[in-house]
Amino acid sequence: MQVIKYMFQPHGDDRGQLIALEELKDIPFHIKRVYYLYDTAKGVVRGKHAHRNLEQILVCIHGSCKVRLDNGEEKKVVLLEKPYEGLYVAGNMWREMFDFSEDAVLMVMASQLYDEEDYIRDYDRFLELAAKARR
Ligand code: T46
Repeated sequence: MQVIKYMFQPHGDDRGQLIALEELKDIPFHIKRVYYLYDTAKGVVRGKHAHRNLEQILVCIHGSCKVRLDNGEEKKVVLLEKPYEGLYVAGNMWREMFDFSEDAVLMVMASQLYDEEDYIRDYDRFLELAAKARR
């Protein structure tokens, strides 16, 4: 499984750092939605679903968290702890976010508006669809 991480270019000077993200330039899709997770309770695992079509970039802009990616055949854990790195997650990937630091802010840029119909929340169904897509 290939993990795709984007390294964003900081515009740093003696005042500090600034990162600007533009659609189709720094982010490989039109950004239709941005949301972020914060104040995540200790020990919580979020996500536990895949999507049908959604593409997303996850950036832990403060603190740290881990993301488990599962394509139905292989699993990988990715640590996000830098505000200048973005993890690309395609729809067909089961994802779980866990090990949030107390101060973690996980920002997500998404290619589609929120649509509950796009979620695959049943793991066995996800495995079926992933196997079908590989055939
Ligand atoms: C994903 C991971 C990384 C909305 O109303 N609008 C939104 O855009 C989102 C994302 C959520 N919601 C509502 C739906 C639920 O009532 O917020 C509540 C929590 O959402 P959810 O349980 O889906 O959150 P996570 O952290 O499990 O998953 C989210 C995204 O839903 C998902 O697409 O890939 O973050």
